[in-house]
Amino acid sequence: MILAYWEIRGIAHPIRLLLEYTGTPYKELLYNYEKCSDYDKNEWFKDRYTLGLDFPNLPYLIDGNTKITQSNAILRYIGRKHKMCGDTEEEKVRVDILESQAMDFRMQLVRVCHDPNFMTFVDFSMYDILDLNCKFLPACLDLFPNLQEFLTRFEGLKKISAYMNSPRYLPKPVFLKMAKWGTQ
Ligand SMILES: N[C@@H](CCC(=O)N[C@@H](CS)C(=O)NCC(=O)O)C(=O)O
Repeated sequence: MILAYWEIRGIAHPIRLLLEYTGTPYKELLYNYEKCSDYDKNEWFKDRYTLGLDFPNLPYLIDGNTKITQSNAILRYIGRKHKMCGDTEEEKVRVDILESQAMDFRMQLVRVCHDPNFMTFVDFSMYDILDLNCKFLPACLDLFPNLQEFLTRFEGLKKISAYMNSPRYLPKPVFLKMAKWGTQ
C-alpha cells in the first residue's frame, strides 16, 4: 500500500494514524512543495495525470489495483477492512454524520489559517458596537488588547480609513435627541 501526500501533516494525518493503529503495512511517498516555488513544475504535477487516478489529488492511496483519492474515501477504505464503520444501521448513520461533521470542523480551521483576514458582515457590526462602547467608556477595552487590535486593524483597512477621512463619514450624533448620551 502506498500513501502519497505533501511532506506535511495536512489532511493525511488521520490516514497515517489509522494505518498505524490498524498495523497496516504501508509506504509513504512524500512530495516536497517547498523545494519548488513553481507549483506547476514540482514532482506532484509530473505524477498527477500518469497514475491512473480518476480524480487526481493528494492524498492518494494505491493498494494493488485499487487507487483512491479523497481523504475520507481513503479513511473509509481502511476502516472497512477493519470493520470500523459501525455495525448497525444506526451506528453507520452516526459514523457518516460524524465523518462530514469532522470535515466541516477541519475546513473551518483551514480557512482561518489560510486567510486570517477573512471577514464577514458581523465584523462590521462588532467594530461599530465596540467603538461605541469605547466612546461611552474609554477604558472599557483596557483589559482586552486583542479587541483593541481588532479596532485598529479595522480602521486601518484602506477603504474604511478612506471613508473615515471623507466628508461622508457620520460618526455622530449617535442617537436622536431623546437619548441621554450620544446626541452631540
Ligand atoms: N477533498 C479532498 C481535498 C484534497 C486537497 O485539497 N488536496 C490538496 C492538499 S490538502 C492538494 O494539494 N491537492 C493536489 C492538487 O490539487 O493537485 C480530500 O479530502 O482529499
